[in-house]
This record gives sequence, structure tokens and C-alpha cells, in this order.
Amino acid sequence: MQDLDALVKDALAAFARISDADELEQTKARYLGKTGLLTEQLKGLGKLPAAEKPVMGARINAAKTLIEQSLTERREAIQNSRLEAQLEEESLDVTLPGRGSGFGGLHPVSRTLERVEQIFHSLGFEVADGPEIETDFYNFTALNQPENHPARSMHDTFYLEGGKHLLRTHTSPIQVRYMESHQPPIRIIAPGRVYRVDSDATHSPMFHQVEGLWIDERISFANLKGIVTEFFKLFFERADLQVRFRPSFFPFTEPSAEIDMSFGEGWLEIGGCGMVHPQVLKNVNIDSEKFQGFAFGMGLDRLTMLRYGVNDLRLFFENDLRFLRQFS
Ligand code: 2NM
Repeated sequence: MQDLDALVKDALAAFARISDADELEQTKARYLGKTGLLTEQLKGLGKLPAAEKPVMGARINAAKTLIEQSLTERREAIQNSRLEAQLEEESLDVTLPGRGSGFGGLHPVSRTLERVEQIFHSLGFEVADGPEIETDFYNFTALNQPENHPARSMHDTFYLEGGKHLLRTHTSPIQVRYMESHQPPIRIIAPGRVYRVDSDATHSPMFHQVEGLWIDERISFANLKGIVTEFFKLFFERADLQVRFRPSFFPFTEPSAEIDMSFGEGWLEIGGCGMVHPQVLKNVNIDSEKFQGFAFGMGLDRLTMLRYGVNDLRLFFENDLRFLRQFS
């Protein structure tokens, strides 16, 4: 029969080395389990002479108590250190300052729009708005765009299912709606998103336009030239900026012109304009004998590219913060 004191010492030393709960329970089985070392001692009692049984029995029980106590202590110690490690890991310093949420900035095209609105406001224009989903009437028919005009094809215009509605291809329908509900004098700009079936470095299927409209008695092409030239000088902050009006054609204006500008190094096409076609005025019940007016249109994205020196239109719509942060 193995020495009991040595067995207890052995068990206590084994428990002390263990810091894993599962391993501790396995080691417990080695001493206190059904076939454990201490249990074997108890089984051996039967073979002892009757006189030695009580003494040996008491000794074995004392040893068992010692081992069980040590086991309980070790269990608690392991549990405590596990809890402490967990608390340490999950600790949260609620007194630390917040990380902050950063400040957003305006998209460069929005900055351009604000600038355009501010300049035209200073020239006496109001801002008008309208739906991006339009009918064929407001987008084309009212604007004197013939039925067979290529812009009306599926190839160039996004039609909604059913074919009754489309995504506006310019902001002119805003002006048609405004003329329908207001009599002259009318002096508005109509900014917003427009949509065309087109996509490359200089064309996006969605882009931004601003159009202007001034209708009153005795409004002439000279007024158009004055307003447009003044706008571009203010927008680009260049008093030496040149503006040129090159004859062109639009169904909704007559005469019509392309607007070119120059800082002294060649000409850049920057917009279109003309005197509103009498048929357009008739379509919205404005007396075309009494009133005339001019209209013009330009791309806000293109204005933004020129002002900030951006060479790829698609950068505006990729939402890459490395690009966008450069403008705020
Ligand atoms: C342009 C060029 C020329 C234009 C015409 C009208 C309306 F509604 F009065 F007829 N709005 N915008 C117009 C005229 C737009 O953009 C290049």
C-alpha cells in the first residue's frame, strides 16, 4: 500500500501546477475517481486485519478531505483568474474622450451649384425646381422637339416601363412647368439632375445642368449676351474672360447659339442659348406677340471640372473620399 502522505503531497503538487479547468477535473479523477489512487486505498481496507481498519480508514478519509479541499481551492483560483482576465480584456474606459465623427463637406458639384445660384440671385433670378421623372409632353413636345427627333429615341433617353414616363434629359421641363403657371415677367434658373444614355470619360448617364430663362416685354439677344457674359466673368473670377456666341440650332430657341469662352488660350464650348421659340411660348399660353425672352443652358459638372481642373467626369460620381476631401 502506497504511503498516504506521499499520495496527498503528490496530488496537491499536481493541482498546483494546473491552470486549466478541464485539466484539473481530469487530474481529480486520477485521485478521487472510481479507479483513482485514493479509491484503491479504500478498497484495500478490506484486506487489512480488523484492528487496523478503523485507524487506516480514518487516515484515508483525512487524506481524502485534504485532497478535496485543495481541489476546491484550485477550482476557485482558476475561475477567479479567468474572470479577471475577462474583465481586463473587456474593460472600457468610459472617461476617455469620444473619437468624434468628423465634419462632412459639400460635393464639388454642389459647391458649383451654390455658387451659380448666388451669382444668378445677384442678377435678379429666382430658383425653380421640378420632377426628374417627366412626361414626353414636358420634356419634348412642349419644347417644340419634333416626334422624329433623335433625342426622343430609346437610344438617347431613359424611358420608364410602360413608355409613358422618362427621366428628364434636360431641365427645360422645369421652365415649361413654370411658364404654364406664371405670366411674365419671368426670371428663373432651373438647376438639377438630368439623364441621357451616354457613358465615357466626358459623359455620365446622370449629370447636372442649370438653365436660365428671362421673359418680359422687349427682351433681346443683347440682354442674353450681357447676362451670360457677366455670369461667366463672375463665376471664373476673370475680368479678362471672353465669351463668344456661335450660331447653332435648338428646336426650342430661334435664333440659337453655342456659348464659347476663352481665358486667352483657345475657345471652350461651355453652353447653349437662344431666344425662346414663339411656338414654345404658345404651348404654355404666353402671348408671343407681347413677350419675348431668352434661355440658356450649361453643365454644372463641366463648370466644376473647369473651375477645379478635374479631367475625368466619372470622378464626381465614384464617391472616393480621397478625391472628394480635396474640395472641403
Ligand atoms: C439650352 C440651350 C438653349 C432652354 C430653352 C428653354 C425653354 F424652356 F425656355 F424653352 N429652357 N432652356 C435652352 C435653350 C437650353 O441648353 C443648352
